Amino acid sequence: MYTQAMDIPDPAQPAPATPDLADPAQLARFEAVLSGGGRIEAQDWMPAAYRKTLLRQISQHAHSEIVGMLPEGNWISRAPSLKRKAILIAKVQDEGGHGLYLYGAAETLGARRADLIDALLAGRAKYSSIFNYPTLGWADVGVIGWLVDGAAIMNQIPLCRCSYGPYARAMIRICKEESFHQRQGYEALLVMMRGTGAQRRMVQDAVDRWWWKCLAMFGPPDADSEHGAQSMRWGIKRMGNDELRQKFIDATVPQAQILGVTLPDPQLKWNDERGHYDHGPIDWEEFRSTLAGDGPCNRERIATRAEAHENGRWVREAALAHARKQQQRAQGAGT
Ligand code: FAQ
Repeated sequence: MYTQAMDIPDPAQPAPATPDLADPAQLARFEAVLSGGGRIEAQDWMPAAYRKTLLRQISQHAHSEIVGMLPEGNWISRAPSLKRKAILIAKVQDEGGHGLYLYGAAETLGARRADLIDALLAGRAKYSSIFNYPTLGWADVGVIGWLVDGAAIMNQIPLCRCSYGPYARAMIRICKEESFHQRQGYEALLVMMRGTGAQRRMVQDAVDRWWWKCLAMFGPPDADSEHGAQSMRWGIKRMGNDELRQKFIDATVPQAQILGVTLPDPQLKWNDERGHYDHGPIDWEEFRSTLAGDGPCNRERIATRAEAHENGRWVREAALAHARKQQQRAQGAGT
Protein backbone atom coordinates (compact mmCIF):
# COMPACT_ATOMS: atom_id res chain seq x y z
CA MET A 1 0.00 0.00 0.00
CA TYR A 2 1.23 3.48 -0.81
CA THR A 3 1.42 5.65 2.28
CA GLN A 4 2.87 8.95 3.35
CA ALA A 5 3.23 7.69 6.91
CA MET A 6 6.55 7.01 8.60
CA ASP A 7 4.97 3.76 9.77
CA ILE A 8 1.44 2.51 9.66
CA PRO A 9 -0.92 0.63 11.98
CA ASP A 10 -1.27 -3.12 11.42
CA PRO A 11 -4.58 -3.52 9.51
CA ALA A 12 -5.21 -6.80 11.37
CA GLN A 13 -5.30 -4.89 14.64
CA PRO A 14 -8.19 -2.65 15.71
CA ALA A 15 -7.58 1.11 15.52
CA PRO A 16 -5.65 2.34 18.57
CA ALA A 17 -8.06 3.30 21.29
CA THR A 18 -7.76 6.99 22.01
CA PRO A 19 -9.34 7.81 25.34
CA ASP A 20 -11.65 10.79 25.24
CA LEU A 21 -10.44 11.73 28.69
CA ALA A 22 -6.84 12.52 27.94
CA ASP A 23 -3.93 11.66 30.14
CA PRO A 24 -2.71 15.18 31.08
CA ALA A 25 0.90 14.31 30.22
CA GLN A 26 -0.07 13.05 26.74
CA LEU A 27 -2.27 16.06 26.12
CA ALA A 28 0.52 18.39 27.23
CA ARG A 29 2.95 16.70 24.83
CA PHE A 30 0.42 16.91 21.97
CA GLU A 31 -0.14 20.61 22.62
CA ALA A 32 3.58 21.29 22.93
CA VAL A 33 4.18 19.69 19.52
CA LEU A 34 1.44 21.86 17.98
CA SER A 35 2.56 25.10 19.60
CA GLY A 36 6.17 24.38 18.58
CA GLY A 37 5.04 24.02 14.95
CA GLY A 38 5.97 20.30 14.95
CA ARG A 39 4.18 17.36 13.33
CA ILE A 40 1.94 14.72 14.87
CA GLU A 41 2.74 11.31 13.37
CA ALA A 42 0.55 8.24 12.94
CA GLN A 43 1.76 6.42 16.07
CA ASP A 44 1.69 9.51 18.32
CA TRP A 45 -1.05 9.94 20.87
CA MET A 46 -3.72 12.37 19.70
CA PRO A 47 -7.11 13.46 21.08
CA ALA A 48 -10.03 11.47 19.68
CA ALA A 49 -11.62 14.64 18.31
CA TYR A 50 -8.41 15.57 16.43
CA ARG A 51 -8.30 12.08 14.86
CA LYS A 52 -12.00 12.32 13.98
CA THR A 53 -11.78 15.68 12.24
CA LEU A 54 -8.67 14.61 10.32
CA LEU A 55 -10.40 11.45 9.15
CA ARG A 56 -13.45 13.48 8.12
CA GLN A 57 -11.43 16.01 6.13
CA ILE A 58 -8.89 13.60 4.60
CA SER A 59 -11.52 11.07 3.54
CA GLN A 60 -13.76 13.79 2.04
CA HIS A 61 -10.70 15.08 0.23
CA ALA A 62 -9.88 11.57 -1.09
CA HIS A 63 -13.47 11.09 -2.28
CA SER A 64 -13.33 14.49 -4.02
CA GLU A 65 -10.27 13.42 -5.98
CA ILE A 66 -11.79 10.21 -7.31
CA VAL A 67 -15.23 11.70 -7.99
CA GLY A 68 -13.35 14.66 -9.53
CA MET A 69 -11.98 12.29 -12.20
CA LEU A 70 -15.46 11.95 -13.69
CA PRO A 71 -16.40 15.38 -15.13
CA GLU A 72 -13.18 15.58 -17.16
CA GLY A 73 -12.86 11.82 -17.78
CA ASN A 74 -16.06 12.24 -19.74
CA TRP A 75 -14.10 14.26 -22.35
CA ILE A 76 -11.10 11.95 -22.90
CA SER A 77 -12.69 10.29 -25.92
CA ARG A 78 -13.73 13.68 -27.37
CA ALA A 79 -10.50 15.68 -26.88
CA PRO A 80 -9.83 17.85 -29.96
CA SER A 81 -6.27 16.60 -30.62
CA LEU A 82 -3.85 13.84 -29.66
CA LYS A 83 -1.86 16.34 -27.56
CA ARG A 84 -4.94 17.46 -25.58
CA LYS A 85 -6.01 13.84 -25.11
CA ALA A 86 -2.59 12.81 -23.73
CA ILE A 87 -2.59 15.77 -21.32
CA LEU A 88 -6.13 15.03 -20.16
CA ILE A 89 -5.44 11.33 -19.59
CA ALA A 90 -2.36 12.25 -17.51
CA LYS A 91 -4.38 14.76 -15.47
CA VAL A 92 -7.25 12.39 -14.76
CA GLN A 93 -4.77 9.66 -13.75
CA ASP A 94 -3.07 12.15 -11.41
CA GLU A 95 -6.40 12.78 -9.67
CA GLY A 96 -6.79 9.01 -9.15
CA GLY A 97 -3.28 8.97 -7.67
CA HIS A 98 -4.18 11.83 -5.32
CA GLY A 99 -7.12 9.75 -4.12
CA LEU A 100 -4.71 6.89 -3.36
CA TYR A 101 -2.27 9.06 -1.38
CA LEU A 102 -5.17 10.48 0.60
CA TYR A 103 -6.87 7.15 1.32
CA GLY A 104 -3.39 6.00 2.42
CA ALA A 105 -3.13 9.00 4.77
CA ALA A 106 -6.63 8.22 6.15
CA GLU A 107 -5.59 4.60 6.78
CA THR A 108 -2.74 5.79 9.00
CA LEU A 109 -5.48 7.04 11.36
CA GLY A 110 -6.85 3.53 11.72
CA ALA A 111 -9.61 3.72 9.08
CA ARG A 112 -10.24 0.89 6.60
CA ARG A 113 -10.33 2.02 2.99
CA ALA A 114 -13.22 -0.35 2.22
CA ASP A 115 -15.33 1.35 4.92
CA LEU A 116 -14.54 4.81 3.55
CA ILE A 117 -15.53 3.76 0.02
CA ASP A 118 -18.72 2.16 1.35
CA ALA A 119 -19.64 5.45 3.03
CA LEU A 120 -19.10 7.33 -0.25
CA LEU A 121 -21.15 4.89 -2.32
CA ALA A 122 -23.94 4.80 0.27
CA GLY A 123 -24.15 8.61 0.17
CA ARG A 124 -23.05 8.96 3.82
CA ALA A 125 -19.78 10.78 2.99
CA LYS A 126 -19.34 14.19 1.45
CA TYR A 127 -17.10 15.12 -1.47
CA SER A 128 -16.49 18.53 -3.01
CA SER A 129 -19.65 20.28 -4.22
CA ILE A 130 -17.87 21.32 -7.43
CA PHE A 131 -17.98 17.84 -8.96
CA ASN A 132 -21.77 17.77 -9.08
CA TYR A 133 -21.96 20.06 -12.10
CA PRO A 134 -21.87 18.94 -15.74
CA THR A 135 -19.09 19.51 -18.30
CA LEU A 136 -21.09 20.69 -21.30
CA GLY A 137 -18.29 21.46 -23.76
CA TRP A 138 -14.53 21.22 -24.37
CA ALA A 139 -14.00 24.69 -22.87
CA ASP A 140 -15.27 23.29 -19.55
CA VAL A 141 -12.17 21.07 -19.41
CA GLY A 142 -9.91 24.14 -19.71
CA VAL A 143 -11.97 26.07 -17.16
CA ILE A 144 -11.83 23.17 -14.67
CA GLY A 145 -8.02 23.22 -14.97
CA TRP A 146 -7.79 27.00 -14.62
CA LEU A 147 -10.44 27.66 -11.97
CA VAL A 148 -11.20 24.37 -10.17
CA ASP A 149 -7.56 23.29 -9.91
CA GLY A 150 -6.65 26.93 -9.22
CA ALA A 151 -9.07 27.01 -6.27
CA ALA A 152 -7.89 23.56 -5.14
CA ILE A 153 -4.24 24.73 -5.08
CA MET A 154 -5.10 27.90 -3.15
CA ASN A 155 -6.86 25.76 -0.54
CA GLN A 156 -4.23 23.02 -0.50
CA ILE A 157 -0.93 24.94 -0.29
CA PRO A 158 -1.55 25.78 3.41
CA LEU A 159 -2.39 22.09 3.99
CA CYS A 160 1.26 21.25 3.16
CA ARG A 161 1.89 22.77 6.64
CA CYS A 162 -0.88 20.72 8.30
CA SER A 163 0.04 19.52 11.79
CA TYR A 164 -0.62 15.86 10.82
CA GLY A 165 2.51 14.57 9.08
CA PRO A 166 1.06 11.97 6.67
CA TYR A 167 -1.53 14.47 5.33
CA ALA A 168 1.00 17.30 5.00
CA ARG A 169 3.45 15.09 3.09
CA ALA A 170 0.73 13.86 0.73
CA MET A 171 -0.26 17.47 0.04
CA ILE A 172 3.24 18.50 -1.04
CA ARG A 173 3.23 16.09 -3.96
CA ILE A 174 -0.43 16.74 -4.78
CA CYS A 175 0.15 20.51 -4.97
CA LYS A 176 3.02 20.06 -7.44
CA GLU A 177 0.76 18.04 -9.74
CA GLU A 178 -2.20 20.42 -9.30
CA SER A 179 0.03 23.24 -10.43
CA PHE A 180 0.60 21.48 -13.79
CA HIS A 181 -3.17 20.90 -14.00
CA GLN A 182 -3.89 24.58 -13.54
CA ARG A 183 -1.36 25.63 -16.19
CA GLN A 184 -2.54 23.16 -18.81
CA GLY A 185 -6.11 24.44 -18.35
CA TYR A 186 -5.11 28.08 -18.65
CA GLU A 187 -2.95 27.35 -21.73
CA ALA A 188 -5.81 25.46 -23.42
CA LEU A 189 -8.08 28.47 -22.83
CA LEU A 190 -5.47 30.92 -24.17
CA VAL A 191 -5.41 28.91 -27.41
CA MET A 192 -9.20 28.94 -27.67
CA MET A 193 -9.34 32.69 -26.98
CA ARG A 194 -6.98 33.25 -29.94
CA GLY A 195 -9.29 31.15 -32.13
CA THR A 196 -12.71 31.84 -33.63
CA GLY A 197 -15.59 33.87 -32.17
CA ALA A 198 -17.42 30.61 -31.48
CA GLN A 199 -14.46 29.32 -29.45
CA ARG A 200 -14.30 32.56 -27.43
CA ARG A 201 -18.04 32.32 -26.71
CA MET A 202 -17.57 28.71 -25.51
CA VAL A 203 -14.88 29.83 -23.06
CA GLN A 204 -16.99 32.72 -21.75
CA ASP A 205 -20.02 30.45 -21.35
CA ALA A 206 -17.97 27.92 -19.36
CA VAL A 207 -16.49 30.68 -17.14
CA ASP A 208 -20.03 32.00 -16.50
CA ARG A 209 -21.20 28.54 -15.36
CA TRP A 210 -18.17 27.62 -13.18
CA TRP A 211 -17.12 30.88 -11.49
CA TRP A 212 -19.61 30.97 -8.63
CA LYS A 213 -19.36 27.22 -8.00
CA CYS A 214 -15.57 27.62 -7.60
CA LEU A 215 -16.02 30.33 -4.97
CA ALA A 216 -18.26 27.94 -3.01
CA MET A 217 -15.52 25.25 -3.07
CA PHE A 218 -13.77 27.07 -0.20
CA GLY A 219 -16.66 26.20 2.10
CA PRO A 220 -19.20 28.31 4.00
CA PRO A 221 -18.27 31.77 5.32
CA ASP A 222 -16.12 31.56 8.47
CA ALA A 223 -19.08 32.65 10.61
CA ASP A 224 -20.97 29.49 9.50
CA SER A 225 -17.96 27.15 9.34
CA GLU A 226 -18.68 24.45 11.89
CA HIS A 227 -15.14 23.07 12.08
CA GLY A 228 -13.01 25.99 10.91
CA ALA A 229 -11.98 27.60 14.22
CA GLN A 230 -11.08 24.30 15.94
CA SER A 231 -9.19 23.03 12.88
CA MET A 232 -7.16 26.26 12.88
CA ARG A 233 -6.38 25.86 16.60
CA TRP A 234 -5.13 22.34 15.88
CA GLY A 235 -3.06 23.51 12.89
CA ILE A 236 -4.99 21.26 10.50
CA LYS A 237 -6.23 24.27 8.54
CA ARG A 238 -3.83 27.21 8.44
CA MET A 239 -6.21 29.74 6.87
CA GLY A 240 -9.95 30.33 7.08
CA ASN A 241 -12.42 29.69 4.25
CA ASP A 242 -13.02 33.42 3.61
CA GLU A 243 -9.35 34.36 3.52
CA LEU A 244 -8.57 31.64 0.98
CA ARG A 245 -11.59 32.55 -1.14
CA GLN A 246 -10.43 36.19 -1.17
CA LYS A 247 -6.88 35.19 -2.12
CA PHE A 248 -8.27 33.12 -5.00
CA ILE A 249 -10.39 36.02 -6.30
CA ASP A 250 -7.49 38.48 -6.05
CA ALA A 251 -5.19 36.10 -7.95
CA THR A 252 -7.74 35.18 -10.61
CA VAL A 253 -9.02 38.61 -11.70
CA PRO A 254 -5.75 39.59 -13.46
CA GLN A 255 -5.57 36.15 -15.10
CA ALA A 256 -9.10 36.67 -16.47
CA GLN A 257 -8.04 40.04 -17.86
CA ILE A 258 -5.07 38.50 -19.70
CA LEU A 259 -7.31 35.75 -21.03
CA GLY A 260 -9.90 38.28 -22.19
CA VAL A 261 -12.91 36.84 -20.35
CA THR A 262 -15.37 38.58 -18.04
CA LEU A 263 -15.96 37.12 -14.59
CA PRO A 264 -19.76 36.99 -14.15
CA ASP A 265 -20.01 39.29 -11.13
CA PRO A 266 -21.10 42.92 -11.68
CA GLN A 267 -20.04 43.72 -8.10
CA LEU A 268 -16.46 42.53 -8.62
CA LYS A 269 -14.45 45.69 -8.00
CA TRP A 270 -11.03 46.61 -6.55
CA ASN A 271 -11.36 48.10 -3.07
CA ASP A 272 -8.37 50.37 -2.35
CA GLU A 273 -9.11 50.56 1.34
CA ARG A 274 -9.18 46.77 1.83
CA GLY A 275 -6.50 46.08 -0.76
CA HIS A 276 -8.72 43.32 -2.17
CA TYR A 277 -11.48 42.80 -4.72
CA ASP A 278 -15.03 43.12 -3.40
CA HIS A 279 -17.44 40.53 -4.78
CA GLY A 280 -21.16 39.84 -4.97
CA PRO A 281 -23.10 37.36 -2.79
CA ILE A 282 -22.60 33.60 -3.19
CA ASP A 283 -25.73 31.47 -3.47
CA TRP A 284 -25.32 29.38 -0.27
CA GLU A 285 -28.80 27.93 -0.67
CA GLU A 286 -27.71 26.22 -3.88
CA PHE A 287 -24.50 25.03 -2.15
CA ARG A 288 -26.49 23.47 0.69
CA SER A 289 -28.89 21.75 -1.68
CA THR A 290 -25.93 20.31 -3.68
CA LEU A 291 -24.38 19.02 -0.44
CA ALA A 292 -27.72 17.45 0.45
CA GLY A 293 -27.54 15.39 -2.77
CA ASP A 294 -29.71 17.53 -5.03
CA GLY A 295 -27.09 19.04 -7.36
CA PRO A 296 -27.49 18.40 -11.10
CA CYS A 297 -25.09 15.39 -11.19
CA ASN A 298 -24.97 13.95 -7.63
CA ARG A 299 -26.85 10.76 -8.48
CA GLU A 300 -24.97 10.22 -11.74
CA ARG A 301 -21.58 10.65 -10.05
CA ILE A 302 -22.29 8.13 -7.30
CA ALA A 303 -23.82 5.65 -9.76
CA THR A 304 -20.70 5.90 -11.98
CA ARG A 305 -18.38 5.38 -9.00
CA ALA A 306 -20.45 2.42 -7.79
CA GLU A 307 -20.22 0.81 -11.24
CA ALA A 308 -16.44 1.40 -11.40
CA HIS A 309 -16.06 -0.12 -7.94
CA GLU A 310 -18.05 -3.19 -8.97
CA ASN A 311 -16.06 -3.55 -12.20
CA GLY A 312 -12.86 -3.51 -10.15
CA ARG A 313 -14.01 -6.24 -7.76
CA TRP A 314 -12.14 -9.02 -9.61
CA VAL A 315 -8.89 -7.01 -9.44
CA ARG A 316 -9.21 -6.60 -5.66
CA GLU A 317 -10.05 -10.28 -5.23
CA ALA A 318 -7.14 -11.36 -7.46
CA ALA A 319 -4.70 -9.12 -5.56
CA LEU A 320 -5.86 -10.55 -2.22
CA ALA A 321 -5.62 -14.15 -3.51
CA HIS A 322 -2.08 -13.41 -4.77
CA ALA A 323 -1.09 -11.89 -1.39
CA ARG A 324 -2.50 -14.93 0.44
CA LYS A 325 -0.57 -17.32 -1.83
CA GLN A 326 2.66 -15.37 -1.30
CA GLN A 327 2.11 -15.47 2.44
CA GLN A 328 1.47 -19.23 2.42
CA ARG A 329 4.63 -19.76 0.34
CA ALA A 330 6.67 -17.63 2.71
CA GLN A 331 5.29 -19.55 5.70
CA GLY A 332 6.00 -22.87 3.93
CA ALA A 333 9.59 -21.79 3.22
CA GLY A 334 10.06 -20.83 6.85
CA THR A 335 9.05 -24.24 8.29
N1 FAQ B 1 -18.08 20.69 -0.82
O1 FAQ B 1 -16.94 23.67 8.87
P1 FAQ B 1 -16.58 23.69 7.42
C1 FAQ B 1 -9.87 19.12 -6.01
C2 FAQ B 1 -18.70 20.82 4.24
S1 FAQ B 1 -9.96 18.60 -4.40
C3 FAQ B 1 -18.63 19.77 0.00
O2 FAQ B 1 -16.02 24.95 6.87
P2 FAQ B 1 -14.04 22.37 7.07
C4 FAQ B 1 -8.81 18.51 -6.87
C5 FAQ B 1 -17.66 20.39 5.26
O3 FAQ B 1 -17.06 19.17 4.86
C6 FAQ B 1 -11.35 19.49 -3.73
N2 FAQ B 1 -18.69 19.93 1.34
O4 FAQ B 1 -15.62 22.43 7.09
C7 FAQ B 1 -9.36 18.27 -8.21
C8 FAQ B 1 -18.50 20.29 6.51
O5 FAQ B 1 -19.31 19.13 6.44
P3 FAQ B 1 -19.21 17.92 7.56
C9 FAQ B 1 -11.56 19.08 -2.34
C10 FAQ B 1 -18.17 21.06 1.85
O6 FAQ B 1 -13.67 20.94 6.90
C11 FAQ B 1 -9.43 19.29 -9.14
C12 FAQ B 1 -19.47 21.45 6.34
O7 FAQ B 1 -19.53 21.73 4.95
N3 FAQ B 1 -10.60 19.72 -1.49
O8 FAQ B 1 -10.62 19.93 -6.35
C13 FAQ B 1 -17.56 22.04 1.06
O9 FAQ B 1 -13.44 23.10 8.22
C14 FAQ B 1 -9.94 19.05 -10.41
C15 FAQ B 1 -19.06 22.69 7.12
O10 FAQ B 1 -17.86 23.29 6.55
C16 FAQ B 1 -10.50 19.39 -0.19
O11 FAQ B 1 -11.20 18.53 0.29
C17 FAQ B 1 -17.54 21.83 -0.33
N4 FAQ B 1 -17.01 22.72 -1.19
O12 FAQ B 1 -13.64 23.17 5.74
C18 FAQ B 1 -9.79 17.00 -8.57
C19 FAQ B 1 -9.43 20.12 0.60
N5 FAQ B 1 -17.14 23.05 1.86
O13 FAQ B 1 -17.84 17.31 7.38
C20 FAQ B 1 -10.30 16.75 -9.85
C21 FAQ B 1 -9.38 19.70 2.03
C22 FAQ B 1 -17.48 22.70 3.12
O14 FAQ B 1 -19.38 18.54 8.91
C23 FAQ B 1 -10.36 17.79 -10.78
N6 FAQ B 1 -10.52 20.15 2.78
N7 FAQ B 1 -18.11 21.51 3.10
O15 FAQ B 1 -20.28 16.95 7.20
C24 FAQ B 1 -10.63 21.39 3.34
O16 FAQ B 1 -9.75 22.23 3.19
C25 FAQ B 1 -11.83 21.67 4.20
O17 FAQ B 1 -12.42 20.43 4.54
C26 FAQ B 1 -12.90 22.60 3.51
C27 FAQ B 1 -14.10 22.72 4.46
C28 FAQ B 1 -12.31 23.97 3.28
C29 FAQ B 1 -13.38 21.98 2.18
